[in-house]
Amino acid sequence: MNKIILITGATSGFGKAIAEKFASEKWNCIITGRRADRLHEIADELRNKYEARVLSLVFDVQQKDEVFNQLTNLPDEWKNIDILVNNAGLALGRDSFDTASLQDWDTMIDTNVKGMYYVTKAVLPIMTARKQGHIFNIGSTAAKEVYANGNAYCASKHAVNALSQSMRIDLLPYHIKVTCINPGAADTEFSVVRFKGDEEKAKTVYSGYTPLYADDVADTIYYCANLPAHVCINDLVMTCTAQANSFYLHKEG
Ligand code: NDP
Ligand code: 8X3
Repeated sequence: MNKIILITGATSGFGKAIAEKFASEKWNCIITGRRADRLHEIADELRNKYEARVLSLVFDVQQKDEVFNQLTNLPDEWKNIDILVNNAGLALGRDSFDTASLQDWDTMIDTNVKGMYYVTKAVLPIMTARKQGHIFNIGSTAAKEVYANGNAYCASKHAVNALSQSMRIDLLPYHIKVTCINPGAADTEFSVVRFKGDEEKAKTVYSGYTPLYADDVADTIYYCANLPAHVCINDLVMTCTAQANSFYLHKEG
């Protein structure tokens, strides 16, 4: 029987690429996101292109009741989730601590932190009962260094890092692997969302160098997911070659 992966935030960027990678390798994919049309279109694409089995679930990870309602009532053939990828997330704004919007801060914390632990708590009973599973949490270089005007986004990703460590310790008796993937700048819809639809501003983030692409992250997760049962990559920072960390990014031209 094919294995099952659940990927949150699969309507674009990393999540979509991860779904495509695993579907192409014959995994059964549960994909989630808020934009229903996009999500269902992607599900159809994966079915047509790879003959993959795909279940698409529309919910907002910030809504605790929705998360639990959807994930604790999965059809029997979708219950035994082998891999959970906590990927849904966003940055909103790049403003100084004194002027940044409280609403943006709440949304980032509610999505990146609380959404992650709601989804994990909803899925975990399946993994602990089976004494197996692999949880991937998408952190960031912003989980490692705090940069100017990064405030709540950096805080949310530091929390992802801390919660990943906590999960790893507490879930040891259940043989559950926990891998925190921390990418640097990657060309997805991330910056368009961060700059609230300002495409020009978003484009400048990725100009003058070759950034990471979503497929790079998907391939890395696929690699980590296919190591022998006794091996776990706990924490992985990946950047494009032009970037050293949150502070050093070499641009040309
Ligand atoms: P995208 O904007 O392309 O994708 C974000 C995904 O998250 C979308 O599918 C979106 O779906 C989903 N999402 C956002 N908010 C919610 C919500 N409340 N409920 C459910 N789904 C939600 O960005 P990326 O692919 O780049 O980002 C994926 C993750 O990677 C994020 O956690 C981000 O912080 C992190 N990251 C990104 C980096 C980058 O430079 N791109 C680098 C390091 C980390 P929908 O809108 O349909 O709900
Ligand atoms: C996204 C990368 O540099 O905008 O997590 O924080 S960065």
